Amino acid sequence: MTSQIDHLLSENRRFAPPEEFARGAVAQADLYDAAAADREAFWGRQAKDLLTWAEPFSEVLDWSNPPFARWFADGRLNVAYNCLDRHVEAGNGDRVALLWEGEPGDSRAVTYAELTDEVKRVANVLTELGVDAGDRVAVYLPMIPEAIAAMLAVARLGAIHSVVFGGFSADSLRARIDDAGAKVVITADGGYRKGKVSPLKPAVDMALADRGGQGPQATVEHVLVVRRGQNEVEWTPGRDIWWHEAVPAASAEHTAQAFDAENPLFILYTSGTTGKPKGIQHTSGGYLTQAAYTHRNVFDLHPETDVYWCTADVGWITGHTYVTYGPLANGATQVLYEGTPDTPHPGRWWEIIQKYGVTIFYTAPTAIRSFMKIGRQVPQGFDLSSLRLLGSVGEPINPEAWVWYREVIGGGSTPIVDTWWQTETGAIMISALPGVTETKPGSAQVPLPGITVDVVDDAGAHVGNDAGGLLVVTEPWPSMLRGIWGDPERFVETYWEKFSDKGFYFAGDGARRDEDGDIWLLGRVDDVMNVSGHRLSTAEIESALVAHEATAEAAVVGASDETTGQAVVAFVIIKQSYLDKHSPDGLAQALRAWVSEQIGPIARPRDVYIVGELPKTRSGKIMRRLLRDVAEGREVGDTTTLADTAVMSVISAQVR
Ligand code: 6R9
Repeated sequence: MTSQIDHLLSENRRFAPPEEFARGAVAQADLYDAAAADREAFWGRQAKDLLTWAEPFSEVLDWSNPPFARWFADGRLNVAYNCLDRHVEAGNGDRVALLWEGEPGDSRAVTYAELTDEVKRVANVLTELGVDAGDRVAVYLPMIPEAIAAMLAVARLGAIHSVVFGGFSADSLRARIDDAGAKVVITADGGYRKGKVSPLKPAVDMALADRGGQGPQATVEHVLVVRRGQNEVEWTPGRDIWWHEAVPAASAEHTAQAFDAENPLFILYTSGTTGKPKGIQHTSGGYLTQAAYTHRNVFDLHPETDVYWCTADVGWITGHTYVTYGPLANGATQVLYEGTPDTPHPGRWWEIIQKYGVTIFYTAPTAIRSFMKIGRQVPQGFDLSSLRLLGSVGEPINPEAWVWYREVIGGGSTPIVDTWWQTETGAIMISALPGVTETKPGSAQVPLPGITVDVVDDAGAHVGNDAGGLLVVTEPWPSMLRGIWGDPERFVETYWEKFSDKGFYFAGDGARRDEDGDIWLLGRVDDVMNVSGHRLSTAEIESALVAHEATAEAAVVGASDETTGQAVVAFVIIKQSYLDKHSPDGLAQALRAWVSEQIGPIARPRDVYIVGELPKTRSGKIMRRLLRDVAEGREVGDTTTLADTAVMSVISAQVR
């Protein structure tokens, strides 16, 4: 860790915004002054300027019952109206909202008028299916326009969506449907991934299978199925409905009703330190305000001329805020791509940028690093000159990747915004402003105007410049999570207890301030891994591993990986009866496949080491730090607190 930090802090390249960019930028330096002068008034102005309210709010923030915040609480609005109808009413119905590109090469342009129409029809279908304000609807779809229409139709009804990433397994889907008590599931037969159809409906059928009265089959009344993959699917009459039959037949008349600003908008599950994923809850007015504000100012959005592309899947928070809500609230034109970056050829993304003249591009460091590995000749085969701004999100971006991104993709001139935020924060918190900030490769730098963060020691004291500590948010912000679905205690415990005397939000990230006061993110301080920008918990994967009949015990660590940031490495003790009958290689393969099946391919361990023992303290706690040393090929650290100090040399020998 120390050598990594030293390396980071020796980075001293600086990049000022290009003059012309700075002159025309949406966000100017005075935005900081406006927010500093009166933070609440500032957010009140953003909410009024960026959104259309059916009933205005009289109070910006109610923080009388911390950590349960209420923003714009007596205001009323409809989120879908703000993303759709009002743009049509303003005469922009013909503007393209979605430039959709399917993986096999089919494409569709959807205007704001068309998307509004579609969402109204879907809202009518959902109403017929019994969905009402406050009901939960699970969405399990590929990256197709219907995914966005589904989210907005649910929002339009004041209901709550829970989008589950299409790469998650039937079991993960089942757990999420069950936890939220969803009434309807919206899915597709399948979607295209890596050149072939990857089925989705069978996972829904498995998730809803009756396992003795309990579980999702008890709450889910209907499954609405988009036809995309044309793969054969099983059908449960009465429960299952084809989208292409129900939606076109429904009326396109639907008046959006206004809901309270604090009406729940969605639940999104994310990994925490324990095995059970947390259903992070977001509400309407504050979330949409900060989504629109950050999307406009951080990405310097000029909606009449820009073509924006965020590569995130709607199954993640980045897809919620920077594919669905932020861009559509701002009336942007954006690219939506169904497939993988390297199908059918390694230049697919660059080909899409060239085809649509993308001007603003937002992706993750893991993608950039894998393109670096393939080499610059691939992107250099395409015309990327339309790009004027690049963004990064999901994990720390190493300076080498940052500089490569700017040079090779950005033609050596585009500003890069490295945006730090979380599922819980709802929207970007720390980032450069592209027309204002002199950027530093590898550092997310400064909180946005209106956001207050700090780096503190374990007692909550500010660490000052040139020092490291924990990242906290010191004051409530509009798009902050409002809770964990069904578990208010866990919400308080996870985020607010550590610094309860100060009222700080504990983000779970280590950070460092450099001598200029700029912030560098250093990764998680808890048992959460970050693999390709996706959060995975060690506990969740361990519990999947021990659920396999061959496993006696398992420990999982995140080991640094050149491409994915971190990789899942598992140390597993196998039951003797299985060791007698199977080879270690065969067992390791079987366990990797098992985890992939249980949780999803993103959780599949890079390495599974079959070992005889795990390093434990006298109190029985597994010392993952030592396993990480082994996984990263380092000399093993201090073992003196182990119950059996010899165990690490045995493990090291077994791994080698
Ligand atoms: C948006 C998103 C959140 C965690 C977060 C941190 C890491 C995200 C980062 C970053 C360094 C950045 N993270 N952005 N670390 N620099 N620009 O990714 O949400 O999936 O909830 O992950 O990701 O560790 O705590 P989520």
